[in-house]
Amino acid sequence: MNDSNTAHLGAPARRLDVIIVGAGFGGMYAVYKFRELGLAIQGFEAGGNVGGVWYWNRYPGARVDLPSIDYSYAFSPEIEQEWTWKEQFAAQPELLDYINFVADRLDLRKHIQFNTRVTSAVWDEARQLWRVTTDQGDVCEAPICIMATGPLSIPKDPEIPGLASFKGDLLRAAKWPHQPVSFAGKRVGIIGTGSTGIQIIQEIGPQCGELFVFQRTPSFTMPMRNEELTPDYVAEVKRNYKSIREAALNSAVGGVRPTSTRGFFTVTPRQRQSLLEDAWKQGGLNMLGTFSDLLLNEEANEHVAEFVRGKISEMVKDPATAEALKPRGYPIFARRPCLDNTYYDTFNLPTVHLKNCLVDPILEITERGVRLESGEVELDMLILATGYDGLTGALMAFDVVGRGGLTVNEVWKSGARGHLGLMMAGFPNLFLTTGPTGPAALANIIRTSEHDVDWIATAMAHMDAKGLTAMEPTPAAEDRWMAIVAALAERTLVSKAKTWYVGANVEGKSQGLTMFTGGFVKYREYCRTAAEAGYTDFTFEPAREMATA
Ligand code: NA7
Repeated sequence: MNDSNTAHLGAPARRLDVIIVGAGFGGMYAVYKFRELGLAIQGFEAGGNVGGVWYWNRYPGARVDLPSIDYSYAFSPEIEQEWTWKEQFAAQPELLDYINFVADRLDLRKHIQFNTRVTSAVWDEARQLWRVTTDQGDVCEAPICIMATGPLSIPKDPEIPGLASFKGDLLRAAKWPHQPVSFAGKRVGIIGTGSTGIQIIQEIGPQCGELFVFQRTPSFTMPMRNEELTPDYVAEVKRNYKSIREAALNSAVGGVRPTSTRGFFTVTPRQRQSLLEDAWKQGGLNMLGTFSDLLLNEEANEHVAEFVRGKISEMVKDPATAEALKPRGYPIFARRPCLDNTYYDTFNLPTVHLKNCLVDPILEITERGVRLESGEVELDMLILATGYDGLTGALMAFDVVGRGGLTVNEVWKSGARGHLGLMMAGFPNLFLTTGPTGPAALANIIRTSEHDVDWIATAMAHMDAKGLTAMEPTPAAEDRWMAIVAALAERTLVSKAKTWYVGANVEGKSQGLTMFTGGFVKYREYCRTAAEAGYTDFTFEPAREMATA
């Protein structure tokens, strides 16, 4: 490092090859990959340890909604053999144990600085370097910067007046305390009935003195049918990991689950009913796999929605509560489908009360509780499960400045843009993992993370081999990609619900589906072709001596 090089930009910087922001699944794999390539790396992580969302989301009942076998790294056959999953859908403590096991096993922590939030990343055009600063006073420079900041890392408080005035315990799902929380004998309120709220409600419902569920939009949720994995099953999986991974890579969602080529209206009503009953019994996301057109054909979708509404009536004893729990007005599967164990049964407990905020809206939060139009509900504890500024929130939360002072905030003001979810025009050598214009939340985040890091490594090898740097997509390539994304989004019912997928949960945020909905396997094909075609969608600059010093 030559300090005099950086003097004109302020504090002297530590010179690295690759800076990695975030130590969730994507960031950890990036740290491993680039260390193994012999590069000088530094990871930064705002949390106190590895794990990303699984580090923060310690709320009771937190659990992955993909099979654990799928929701795990594939890059290390050794780790696959050494780690043994206990449950079909692992709970947060098991997931965090796994993540820590990987970090220890590969000795990753020494490359990651924890409790450190990156505050800016600025491209130094003259020197072809990213200059990254943190809230701990670090200043680093590297030709490559990888934003492994994840789609769900900026939690969102509800826009309800008076939140700060509440005198009871205020808990946020996404920043849950590390110490155990007792609900016994307490009047607890929860706002939010997405995946997070549902998991919390079913877990703490039986533990609370009383639980008040403030529900605005009901979610569709289906039985998870979680179970412990038997030693025989685990042994079988360990023998077959190679083919399991292969199947995941070649699937639409980056994971193995039933799919069908059968259209909903190609079979008789009686057959449909029987297929849906079977899928309900099997649990998980089998329901989505019963027919090929459930996210394309609104009428087919409504039949399945009505089937689930019928199940709610069967499970919830009080007809008015059952009615209020039935989602209406948006397609099933357009919001993230939830998987539950005892969610609907929870509402049969005399101590659990559903407050339907569609007909009785929340007016404000007071010192004592939540004031609805119908009156105040006094609470000892209020839990917020009100979601995230998803997909774009993390990168828009700090200054990311590319060529000519261009910021990500400006470029994404009217919605995320980018090429292949991996890069953005105007931001040379800035790579994203699980970026908002890739499959992001619509595919297994671990398969996508591994894919993205591998793609970045291949692109870096290409630059090295050709003596190039400052890689970025051409504006025309980015336009073409966004047109593909938009055309696919037009076809899918996913655009038809107000969700974080389309930015609808954040006031003033640009609306629209920017995620690639063509399926993981097709996404991989686009990325592979972009590389194999000789990176013609990208421009490069010759590496200058100064930048590689
Ligand atoms: P979600 O799915 O965005 O759910 C947030 C919930 O919070 C949802 O029910 C919202 O109701 C509710 N919410 C937000 N603001 C308010 C206000 N002001 N009043 C009442 N209710 C409100 O987040 P999750 O954390 O559950 O899940 C995120 C992802 O994690 C999920 O998709 C999985 O991928 C895992 P609304 O729908 O806005 O009426």
